[in-house]
Amino acid sequence: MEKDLKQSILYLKKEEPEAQVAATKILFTGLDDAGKTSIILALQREFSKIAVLSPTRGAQRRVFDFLGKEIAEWDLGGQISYRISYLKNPSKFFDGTEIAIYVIDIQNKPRIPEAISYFKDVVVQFNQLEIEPPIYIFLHKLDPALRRGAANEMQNLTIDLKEQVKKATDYKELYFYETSIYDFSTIIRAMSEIMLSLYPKSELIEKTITEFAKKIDSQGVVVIDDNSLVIGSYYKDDETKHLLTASTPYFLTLNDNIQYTGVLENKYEDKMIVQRFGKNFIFKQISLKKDSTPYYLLLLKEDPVFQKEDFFFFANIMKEILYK
Ligand SMILES: Nc1nc2c(ncn2[C@@H]2O[C@H](COP(=O)(O)OP(=O)(O)OP(=O)(O)O)[C@@H](O)[C@H]2O)c(=O)[nH]1
Ligand SMILES: [Mg+2]
Repeated sequence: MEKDLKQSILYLKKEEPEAQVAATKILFTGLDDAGKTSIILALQREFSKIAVLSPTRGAQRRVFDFLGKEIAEWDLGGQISYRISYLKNPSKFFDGTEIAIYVIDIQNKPRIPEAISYFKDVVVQFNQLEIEPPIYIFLHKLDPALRRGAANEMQNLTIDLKEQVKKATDYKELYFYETSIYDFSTIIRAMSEIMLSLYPKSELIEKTITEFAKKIDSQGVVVIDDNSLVIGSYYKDDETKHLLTASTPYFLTLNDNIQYTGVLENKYEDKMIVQRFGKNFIFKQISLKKDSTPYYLLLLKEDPVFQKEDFFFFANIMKEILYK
């Protein structure tokens, strides 16, 4: 009898790892100095770390939660010696990738052939491993100053680069984003779209946010997680969309700094109201799961009047969707 029990416990234990859902693997790769780690740190709003960044040594792995799903983010240091070791050991580094982000520094023209050559190497690895994750190419370091100062040149450069990348292989699932850490909203937008593609519940979240916006008579609502990822939004019109997208980084950073000073005693109860362009921007932190990272709401409203129950109701539906 005792033996039986022991055996079934052993059996159960053996089953455990299989029963666990493996984390979704997101791979950041590209040449050294492309900006991979900077992008990751920007999303964590660790801007002070970006200034003193050194090259990533080997593969750095971080696990975080996105809408209740476990994500394993792999940042593959891009120096040549590391690249060689990844290509020699593809099952360790490339296998299981569900989303690949390939970062290219568009400012470093002499290294573009090298960037494309390594991109080909990565695709070869995926083919050999028989996996077909979507690859998102970040045409990175397209800084606001360049966009303004050399608009035509930049446009030609990005068109040309996209062509070169597409021609390099016949990989099907290729998508392009133009990004810069000096325009944080480009990073938020790209990463939010990519992450939401993983998530079948996103339509439901979108609907809930739209209903909530209408109920409280708001022109626009954005819900952001602690990794700066937009999990859903509602915009009455393009102007609202532009205003909210452009202000999101500002409010996230402001909120981080205020918390850091420790002035807010009960951070979950408070909201921040800022008047700009004759409109009220309301920023509020909400908690959807105990002991879990917070979510943030940024909304635009003509009058800053609320019923407390409105937030409560909204948070409850979101909890149902995300964690039940
Ligand atoms: N101008 C500009 N510089 C950037 C941008 N993003 C990153 N950088 C700079 O590019 C340099 C390299 O950034 P990293 O994030 O360390 O590059 P990496 O791809 O992680 O490099 P490895 O770890 O060696 O693979 C740093 O000096 C960053 O400040 C950007 O959008 N614009
Ligand atoms: Mg790095």
